[in-house]
Amino acid sequence: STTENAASFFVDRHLIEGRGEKIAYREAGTGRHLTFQQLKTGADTIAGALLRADVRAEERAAMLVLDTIEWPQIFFGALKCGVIPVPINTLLATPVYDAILRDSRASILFVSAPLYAAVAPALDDNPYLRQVVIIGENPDNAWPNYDAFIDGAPPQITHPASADQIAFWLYSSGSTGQPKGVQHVHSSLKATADTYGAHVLRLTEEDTVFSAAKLFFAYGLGNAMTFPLAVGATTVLFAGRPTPAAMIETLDLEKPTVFCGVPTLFAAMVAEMDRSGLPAAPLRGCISAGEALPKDVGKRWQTHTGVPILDGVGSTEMLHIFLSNRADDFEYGTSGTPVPGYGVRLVNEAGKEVGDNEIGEMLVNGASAASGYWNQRDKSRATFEGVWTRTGDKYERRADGRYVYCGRTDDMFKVSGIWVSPFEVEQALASHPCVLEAAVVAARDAQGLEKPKAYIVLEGDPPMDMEAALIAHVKARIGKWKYPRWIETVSDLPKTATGKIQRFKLREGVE
Ligand code: 3SK
Repeated sequence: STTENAASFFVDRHLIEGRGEKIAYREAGTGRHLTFQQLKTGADTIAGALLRADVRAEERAAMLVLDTIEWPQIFFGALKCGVIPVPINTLLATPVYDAILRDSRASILFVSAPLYAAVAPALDDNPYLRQVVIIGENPDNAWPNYDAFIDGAPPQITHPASADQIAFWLYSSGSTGQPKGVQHVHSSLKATADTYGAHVLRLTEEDTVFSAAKLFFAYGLGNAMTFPLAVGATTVLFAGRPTPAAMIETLDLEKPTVFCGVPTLFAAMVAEMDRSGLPAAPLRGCISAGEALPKDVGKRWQTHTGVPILDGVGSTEMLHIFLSNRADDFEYGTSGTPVPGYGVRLVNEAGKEVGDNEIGEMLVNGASAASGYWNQRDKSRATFEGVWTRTGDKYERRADGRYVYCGRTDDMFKVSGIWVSPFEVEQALASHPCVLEAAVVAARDAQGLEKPKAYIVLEGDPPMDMEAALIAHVKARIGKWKYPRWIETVSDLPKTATGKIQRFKLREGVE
């Protein structure tokens, strides 16, 4: 039925509930905004423009879009007509965009003008794309811009969709760096709003939400879209780089009541507040996810702002947070307890449940689980075991029921809340002419947060500015946040008899 199309609940419902004139989205710093009525009209128009452009239900619409008011209109416009929006990380590099566009077989790409140059080289040879729409100043007039694309399009009402119908995909990087399309159904969006949104975040219509984590990230998608839209709250969008100074300024000017960040940012904001003072924001709640929040960062933030940070754990596969601290029950250094609606098990390598104070891999069960990875049967089978989803995270449950993070079952780690595959960074380093081979592990910075550290074996004479050259090389190949923060030259790398790099030996050296 129409009502199971997520756009009915998150967009159309507000008019019936009399919220049409209220601001749904406000852009920080530009003065642009959308009322709930304008959000609906914009989404209806995008749906009409997609159909007019001959983009059909179940075809993919790639979105390389900054956090501006076009974002929710495109996302829900696609949902309304059954087209599958595929938001893409805006910090990636051309070869990864090429891989994602090919893997998803997107027939249309929406791209914000400032991101066009990074994706443009991947467009010419793409066999699937029929249309590109540029949001903002059109760099070379090769494609229509957003206004021309929607101009005169007949608005479409929301098409029927079933709860189990694939609604959208999100790309997650795998352990080899090969991106995986995580497929989510229409009902998953409401499932996260009914669980974490309702029981932990407890947003109301009076709240104004600001998420430093961008909308392309599952964490940002819930924070800045589904949770506020579920209750008719207002959301502040910020399209730029979330530097600590910019975030503090945005808190000061936009006065959100709820702020959503990641540990690296909270740590940098605390340091910035030490220097430049506090923002005047009426904050009542702050949340963190992406990687474990160091105790000290949480405590310092709370001393500065008077508001605790609720640390939680989620995944792209589960769409949002399933384990979290609560405003009335939190302990820094732990990930809290399962969010109502989610079940959690810790199992050993034989698949047997472990007891309290024992380490096991976390499996999670809940209504927002993805239905699988696009075209990756082995990986889908390895991750989605019936109702249980493997997380690859190792946890310990204490006797008081709180969960404590103990590392990964593989070599993956997160930087600023986004996955980094050591293998992928190693490949990027080794593609530089001065690197014979490379090994990458996670090392901790001064705040206790993980960042890539590289060990390289050189080939030939290195350039004078080798470190800067390697960093630029990695950024251009795989993504802006994945570059090694420390580079150590070694004569050889520890390896098994069959030639596999023993990263654990290098990790012993950094821990
Ligand atoms: O990394 C996390 O903790 C997370 C949280 C919410 C949604 C998605 C992710 C990956």
